[in-house]
Parts: sequence; C-alpha cells; structure tokens
Amino acid sequence: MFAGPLDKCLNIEDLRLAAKRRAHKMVFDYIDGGADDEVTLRGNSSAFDRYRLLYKTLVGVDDVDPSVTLLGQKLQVPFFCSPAAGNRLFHTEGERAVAKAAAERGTIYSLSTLSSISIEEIAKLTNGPKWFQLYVWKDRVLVKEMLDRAREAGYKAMILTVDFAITGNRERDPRNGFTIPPKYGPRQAIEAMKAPFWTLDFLFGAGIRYANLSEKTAAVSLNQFVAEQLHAGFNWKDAEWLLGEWSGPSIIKGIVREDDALHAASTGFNAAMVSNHGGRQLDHSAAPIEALEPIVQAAGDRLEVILDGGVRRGTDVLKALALGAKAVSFARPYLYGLAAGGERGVNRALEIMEDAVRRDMALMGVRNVDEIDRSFLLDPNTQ
Ligand code: FNR
Ligand code: LAC
Repeated sequence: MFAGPLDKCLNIEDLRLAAKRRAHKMVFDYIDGGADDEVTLRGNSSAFDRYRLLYKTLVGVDDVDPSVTLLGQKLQVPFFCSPAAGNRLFHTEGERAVAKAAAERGTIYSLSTLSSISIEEIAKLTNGPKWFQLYVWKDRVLVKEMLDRAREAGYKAMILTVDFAITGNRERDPRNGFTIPPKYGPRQAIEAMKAPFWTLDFLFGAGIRYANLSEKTAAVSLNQFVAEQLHAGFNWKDAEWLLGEWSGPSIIKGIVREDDALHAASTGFNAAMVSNHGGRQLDHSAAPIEALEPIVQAAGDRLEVILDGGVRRGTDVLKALALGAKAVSFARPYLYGLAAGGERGVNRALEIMEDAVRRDMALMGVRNVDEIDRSFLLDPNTQ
C-alpha cells in the first residue's frame, strides 16, 4: 500500500528521520524538541526500559484482539491520537490527514484548540470518533463559543489540558526564529532550500493560521501568543465552571500526581491523561510511565486513566496497560509520519504501532487486552 520510502520505515524512529529529511528545520524542531535540556523528553521513552516483561507461554495466540473501550467508545487499537497544534505547519494536508487515518484505523482523533483546520471541517471529514481539546482563552465568551461549536459539530468529549498555563522553555524554537505562521528571514530561506518539498507546499498551499479563530493572528512565537491569549490564572474552581459549560464526558490532560487525580475525580472529570506534554513544558517532570501506577491506585476506580507520552513501541503500550492504563496516546509518532508523507505517513505510523501491539500481545501470551495485568511486569525496584 505504501509506495516509496514510507514502506521502508520499519519503526517510529525511521519515520522521525524521514520527517527530518523532508521538513524545514524550524518545523521539525518544533515537533521533535522539548523544554530546557530535554531530560524529560528523553526520559518519557527511556523510562519504559526499566520495566521488563514476564511473558506467558502456551496460551494459544492465533487470534489476538487489541481493541479497548474508552469512555464508552470502542477502539480497534489500545491507542489514539493526542491533540497537536498547527498540523499544516508539518504537511499541507494537516489535521485532515490525521483525522482520516485515525478513522480508518478505528481510533479516536483529538483536535487541538490551536488546530490549523477548523472544528467544523474536521467534523465533516469522517465518521470516526472525535474529541475536542481545549486551551482556556482569557476571553470566556470565546471559550463558551468553542465548546458550543465542538458540541454542535459532534465531538464526543472534551480534553482540558492543564500543564500549559504558560509555554515551556523550548530553546530550539527561538534559535530557529520559529513563529506561527512561519516568518522568513535569510536564515529560514537558506534552510528552506534544504527542504524543497516542504517549501513548495508552504509557498503554494493556503496560508497557515489558527483555524478556530475568526481573525488571523500576527506571526509571533508560541510563547507570546499563549501569554497574550490564554488564561494562566485558570484554577480548579474555574475547571468546575468549565465542566458545567460542557456537560459531556471530560478528560483532564497533563497530570502526574495522585492528589491532582483525586481532585480531578471530585471535580467531575471522567478520565485523566497522565502526561507531561511530551517533555515540552516542565523539564525534569516525572515520566508518565513512572507516574501512572500511583494514579491508577489512587483514582483508577473513579477515572479512566490514559498514559500519554514516550510511547514508541508495542511493548510500551503493553507496559502501560499492565500498570493499569485503559489506553495510551501519542502525538509525535503520527506527526513524524505526517511530516514525512502526509496521510500516508500518518497511516504508516498507526500501522507500525498496530502491528507492533498485535505482535507483542502474541509474544506476551495474551489474546485480549483484559488479560494484561501487573503480573506481566518485573518490578523495576527488584531488578
Ligand atoms: C503537542 N501537544 C499538545 N497537547 C495539547 O493538549 N494541545 C496541543 O495543541 C498540543 N500541541 C502539540 C504540538 C506538538 C508539535 C507536539 C509534539 C505535542 C502534546 C501532545 O498532545 C502529547 O501530550 C505529547 O506529544 C505526548 O508525547 P509524545 O508521545 O508525542 O512524545
Ligand atoms: C505545544 C502546544 C501548542 O506543545 O501544546 O506546542
């Protein structure tokens, strides 16, 4: 199905390198980079290595079913697409490509508030399940408007991202002079010549903008945009107000502490994404896989817990499920695919992950996701 170099990509790292070859440096670095020294960015993935698997044998694994149910929604695979801003920066097909590929694979697509294709356009594109991720604007009227638009367009749940009161210190971006929409000076023009396909798309495609806003915004850094537009003072009390405004299923995204999980449950959230925003916010944050189990133990009976961050292999997914996650999510794996080859690239990323999960379930001796429990993991403290 995949002609050209995409079918040579055997894993997510191969897609990452393909994205690096195709995309403009400032755009690749925006996807790939993290905060400060990128300790958390690296740690999110490397922390999975500390857990080793105690696989079962002679189970009979000729028929493996990786489906899960999340907030009442059946997913064909135990993962879904995390929200990510401005996908048309990475490839002209943008969020359209991701929404279509997610629907094709039978999983959820979550659309960012800061998407480059609108809430309504994505809603019309597929019948697949969709969630809407909210960043809270200073302007409450705009918040209500966006929630109404998402509800009317058929988004089934709201994700409130809470680890983004201000933007983390991502040093690759100012070094590259990165703005949204991108602005060209001499350095960006030189880099553009090294990325001819991306550049042609950029020059001949429709302009890149935050598509959910009626006004075009000036080309400024993400830091400046967020500081000017988003509500850094937003707190638990406001979250209560917000849940009242939404009144549908809700997910809190970006917690790593038990007390925050308990607070989220008592505020009325239905699910929690254990996440540090992919290491893009507070460096030295705990890895989601490390923070997961205490949160499941504290609040797993009141919240459906999702692990988000660092997942690159099928075994990462299975380790998270063994520690009590109902499902996992990720952005970079499909964003690398998108930057490498549009919808086909996203599809390849999801295919790589699905094949890996199926293969690893069979090798681990489980026929369905309900069979996965803590007994499959050797405790890192005992190794
Ligand atoms: C993100 N993430 C994110 N999260 C969110 O709630 N709203 C958003 O608009 C964005 N935008 C965004 C852009 C880019 C380029 C990246 C890489 C990430 C965070 C995302 O949803 C998720 O939490 C992390 O990406 C998880 O880490 P990995 O597994 O993708 O590395
Ligand atoms: C990011 C935002 C927009 O991580 O969530 O870049």
